[in-house]
Amino acid sequence: MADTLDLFGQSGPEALSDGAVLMRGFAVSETDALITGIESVATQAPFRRLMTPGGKPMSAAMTNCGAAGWVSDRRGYRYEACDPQTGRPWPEMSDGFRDLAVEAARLAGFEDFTPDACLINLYEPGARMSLHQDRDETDLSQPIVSVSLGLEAVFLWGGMARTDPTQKIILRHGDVVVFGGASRLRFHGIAPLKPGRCPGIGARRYNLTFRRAI
Ligand code: MD3
Ligand code: FE
Repeated sequence: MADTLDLFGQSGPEALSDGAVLMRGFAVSETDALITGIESVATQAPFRRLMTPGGKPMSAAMTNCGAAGWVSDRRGYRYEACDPQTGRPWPEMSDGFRDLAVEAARLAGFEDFTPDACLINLYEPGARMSLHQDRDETDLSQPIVSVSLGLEAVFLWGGMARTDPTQKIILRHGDVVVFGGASRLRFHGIAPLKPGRCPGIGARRYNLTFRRAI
């Protein structure tokens, strides 16, 4: 049965809309490797709160791994090969990270996903992300793969216009969502994170988004 959860919270792919596929618990078995990998990235490229082009700090902290990393400052949003804070290239995207994202994309029907960027968002209770589109990538025919870890979040799933109604979808530890095709440019966001704590991870949520940036 497609909607049956097993003991580990895993279930088969579920279509959220045209081109958007939710895989509950898909990354749970990779938890330890993912957390270790995030900690390793953060030692080389620390989490920081980027400034919006309007000059306000974002509430989620961010870092990146891969050949390209997403940055925001007074000059706008873009991808950069080097971390502006350290001047060094972003840490490498490990094979384990890449393989997980490529396999999820393949199961969702995207055979040729070649991610070169992994943006890692860190939310503490109260942090949010307002409704936006992801359109800084060159090839919008490639999907974005999202991996959620730690505290659960209310994901706001909108339409093609900012003012379209939004649906609320809870994203839990280990959930993976592939956003491509007709869903690639839909508006989306994250409601303020509720307080709580997650065994082994603490009072935080990580979201990794794998992208073809350049
Ligand atoms: C739908 N991150 O980093 S993941 C982002 O949980 C971002 O941190 C949120 O939105 C987070 O840009 C949401 C779900 C997500 C990610 C990328 C998408 C949904 C998307 C790109 C296109 C359409
Ligand atoms: Fe986004």
